Amino acid sequence: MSSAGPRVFDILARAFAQEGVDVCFALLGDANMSWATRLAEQGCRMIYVRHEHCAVAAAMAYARKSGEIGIATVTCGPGLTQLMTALPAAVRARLPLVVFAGEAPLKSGWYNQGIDQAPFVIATGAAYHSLHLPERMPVAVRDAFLQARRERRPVVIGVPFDLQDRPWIGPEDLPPPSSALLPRLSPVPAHSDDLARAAELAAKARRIVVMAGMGAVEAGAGPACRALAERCAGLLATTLPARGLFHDDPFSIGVAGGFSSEMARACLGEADLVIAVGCSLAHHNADGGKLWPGARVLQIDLDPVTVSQGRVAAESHLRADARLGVEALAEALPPRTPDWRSADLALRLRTTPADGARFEIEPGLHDPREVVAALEAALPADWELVNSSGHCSFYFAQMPSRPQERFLTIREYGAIGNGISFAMGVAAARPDRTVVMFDGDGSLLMHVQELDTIRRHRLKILIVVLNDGAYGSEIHKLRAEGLSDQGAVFGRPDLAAIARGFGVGGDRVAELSALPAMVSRFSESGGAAVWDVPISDRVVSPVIRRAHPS
Ligand SMILES: Cc1ncc(C[n+]2csc(CCOP(=O)(O)OP(=O)(O)O)c2C)c(N)n1
Ligand SMILES: [Mg+2]
Repeated sequence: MSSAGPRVFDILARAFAQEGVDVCFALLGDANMSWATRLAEQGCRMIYVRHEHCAVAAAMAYARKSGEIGIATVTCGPGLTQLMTALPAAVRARLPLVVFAGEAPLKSGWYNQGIDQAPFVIATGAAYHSLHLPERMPVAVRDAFLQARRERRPVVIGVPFDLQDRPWIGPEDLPPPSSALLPRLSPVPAHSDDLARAAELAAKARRIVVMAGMGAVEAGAGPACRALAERCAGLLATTLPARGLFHDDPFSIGVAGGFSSEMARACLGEADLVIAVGCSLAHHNADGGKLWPGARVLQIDLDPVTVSQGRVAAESHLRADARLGVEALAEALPPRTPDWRSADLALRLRTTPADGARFEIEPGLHDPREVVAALEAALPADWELVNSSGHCSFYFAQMPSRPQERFLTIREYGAIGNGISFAMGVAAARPDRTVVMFDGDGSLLMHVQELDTIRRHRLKILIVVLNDGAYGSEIHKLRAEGLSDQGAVFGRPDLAAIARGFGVGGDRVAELSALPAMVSRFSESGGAAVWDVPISDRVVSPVIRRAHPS
């Protein structure tokens, strides 16, 4: 169809541009290519990926890093059904996304890519809006942005592509963008009754751990948490996503959860009160309830819970903005003698290894713990870290010098294969930074095609792979159960050569002493690379050892 005036896809692209969309992760097909082309012409930076899943996964990391809504676009039918792992992951991580999907044309009785898209999307927990009335589409786009922000979840918009092609017959002026309509919300202070109860509980406790989650990060409650912990002469911890919020505090025990260090587990085992600030109290955060067996939990949150993920997670609650709640509680408490905080404890927290177990390492292979320690020393402080998935992610989470604002992990759905997309999302959100992504060989190979995207878009991403030649999580569990590991052992394909085949750098890390020079060379090159670090599969993480004692 040719027409001099604007078409529906023009107006839809303008409606997105007016929402302030400046990055969109895209894979084109009949049902989204006109819209995407127009969006690019509006000045939006398009990142054209090689798999739809990766478009949404990258948008997730972009949303987390930028605090903005993540945008992705896919075509109808097979484009949309590729999203069945990314959407639930975004729902569980409470990430606001808007996905522009095409829909099959309305005009024909049959279309080979036609499928009822709404049930797929709704089953993931995301919202689906089928837009079939052109005049209402600009308002519907605005409302999708409002909904994504308010409900903190993905909203998928489906528009039949024959409707997109029609001439636009409505007014040229768009309705005001969602930003003009957003309520201006001030932080909620604590109620005095709640505060009195919380102060009484804290005053009676002897060993208090103040534990911060992403809600504390978002509310800027980090300094207040430090002050509260000092006031109670207690210790500090974070959830895994908030890892590094207290990285330079001598009384930080690091991550509370399945990835806790030996010292953190010992300290949490002694705690009699955990003050959970801006945490959803997820199953992994409390290691299923085993991490602080003798402690009560006081939750400070805007939306406190008692039961979380099938477990009674908190008995006491203080409903408030994380920062205001923590500040008010600290003020209500008398100072006390620091009988838990001591120079000796601080020294042990700093020097005890996260996991001191011993393993025999074969010649030519590395111990993952030594690899991570060498990386911690060699990688520049201002690089953005992305931790992926798999057995190796326990080791990569142990980098005590790295602050929260330079760290990203999204793991709520437990899917592997996302590290490369998350790295692209962070690179798009922080274009001035270098991103280093830590992954397993199996996870990288699940979406290795995105090395092509990284090269084309010149993203500054270094991928470091702890290569055990296997699905490590699986082999360790199978072995512990006395079962054959053969379905999960693959050998070590030459990941460096694969990377070079994609046109990015590739190196095998034979000697850890070479890392500082490799970092300098990589920094000077300004491009992207994969470093393949062969590790022993004899090293079993404490996560596996606890779950599968053998
Ligand atoms: C999409 C998806 N498929 C399968 C799994 C099961 N799984 C969990 S960890 C893992 C192994 C990952 O291997 P790799 O990336 O090499 O990391 P490693 O465990 O070896 O360190 C697998 C297959 C999963 N979590 N997600
Ligand atoms: Mg592996």
